[in-house]
Amino acid sequence: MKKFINASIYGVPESSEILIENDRFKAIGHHLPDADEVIDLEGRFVLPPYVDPHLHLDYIFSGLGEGNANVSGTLFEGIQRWSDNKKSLTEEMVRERAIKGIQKELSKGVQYIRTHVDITDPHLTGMKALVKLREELKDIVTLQLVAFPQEGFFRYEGAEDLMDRALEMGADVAGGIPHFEISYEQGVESLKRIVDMAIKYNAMIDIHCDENDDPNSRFLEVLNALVMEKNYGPYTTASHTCSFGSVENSYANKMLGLFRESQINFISCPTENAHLQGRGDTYPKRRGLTRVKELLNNGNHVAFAQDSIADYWYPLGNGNMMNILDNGIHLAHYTHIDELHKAFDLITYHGANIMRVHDDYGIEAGKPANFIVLDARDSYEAIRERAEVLASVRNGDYLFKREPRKNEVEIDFLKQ
Ligand code: 17E
Ligand code: FE2
Repeated sequence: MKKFINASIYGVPESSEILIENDRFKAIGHHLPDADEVIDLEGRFVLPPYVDPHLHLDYIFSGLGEGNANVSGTLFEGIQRWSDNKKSLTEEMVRERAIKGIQKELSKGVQYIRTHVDITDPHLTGMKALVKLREELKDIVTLQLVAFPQEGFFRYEGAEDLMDRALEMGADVAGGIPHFEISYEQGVESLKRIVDMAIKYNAMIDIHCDENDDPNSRFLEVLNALVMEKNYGPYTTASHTCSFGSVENSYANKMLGLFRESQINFISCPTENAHLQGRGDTYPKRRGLTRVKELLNNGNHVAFAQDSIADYWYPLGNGNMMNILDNGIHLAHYTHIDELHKAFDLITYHGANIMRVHDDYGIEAGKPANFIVLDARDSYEAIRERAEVLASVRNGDYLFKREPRKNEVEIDFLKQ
C-alpha cells in the first residue's frame, strides 16, 4: 500500500490523505492506516487528471513547414489545405503524429483524450492507426475515437458508408459537421442519419456544430431536438457552437430551457476559436466563444479542449490544459472568485462526464488511482500562478514526477 499525506484535494476539503492499494484508491480521509510507502505532498493541490475531450490527433503538426500556414486564418482554408494534402497520409504517419500529441498531453497531466479522426478517406487510414493505438496505450491514456466526416457527411461521396465502417471497426463516437454541408436541408438530414447511426451502434455523438459566427446557423437547435426526442442528450455533445455566442438573448434563453431538458453537453475550444472566428468582422470583433457561463449556470456540462496542435487550422497548441483553461475563463468572464474555485471542472469532471468515464473518474475509494499533483495549494492559486503539474499518477504508479521550480531570483536585502 501507498499513502499520500498532506494533500489539498480539489472538492474534498475535509480530507488530506490518500491511501492506494494496487491500482485503486483504498481510502480518502484523515489519519489513515500506515502504508509501506508514505509520500508527503506538503499541502499541494491534488485533482483528478486533466481531460482533453476534443483533439485532432491525425492532424498534429500538419501545419508546420514552409507553405503550410493557413493564410486567411479560417476554418474553410484549414479544411481545403487538409483535403489537398491528406491523400499522401499513411497509417505510420498518423501513428507517429498521434504518439507525439499524446506524449505532449500526458506530460502535462492529461490522461483522457477524445480525438476526432477523419473518416472521409476511402482507406480509413487514420481510424485504422488509432484503433490500434487506443488498445496499445490503454494503460497510460484513455483514448476515445470519434468517426468524424471532416469533408462532409453528404458533401464527401461515400462518407455515410465510411462512417458506418468506422463505427463497425470500433469508433466510440459518431461525429458530424452540418455547417459544412452544401445546404441547410443537407445539414439537417446529415444530423438525422448520424443520430440514427449512433443509436444503432450504441455509440456516443459529438458534432462539430455551428463552428462559425453566423447567428442563423442553427444546427444546434436541430441536434438538440433530435437527441431530446430519443433521450440521448447525456450521450451527445455539441462541440464549438461558436454561433451560439452570436445569437440574440431571446433565442438563447429559449434554447437554454431546451438544453436543460435534454441535458446535452458542450465542448468549447477557446484558443482555437478565438483564432478562427471573427475573421469576417472589423470592430467590434467577436471572439468565437459559445455562451460558456450561461450553459454552466444552466446545469449543462461544459468542457474546454485543445482541438489543434500546430495543424492547418491553428499554428499553436501544446497540450497544456492550463493554458486552455486560462484563456477560456478570460474569454467567458468566468473569473469571479467563486468561479475560480470551481473552474477546474472545465478541464476535469465535465470532460469526464462528457466522455462518460465518470464512474471510474475522481478521487474516491474504489476508483482507479488516477490523479495529478499541482505546484499550488488550492484552485485559486493554481489558476493564478498557472501552476505546473508536478506528478501524474495512473493506476497507482507515477507516469512522471518532477521537482518544483524554485524562485530563480533571490533579492538579498529582503532577508535582512
Ligand atoms: N476541423 C474542423 O472542422 N474544425 C476545427 N476547428 C479543426 C478541424 C481543428
Ligand atoms: Fe475540432
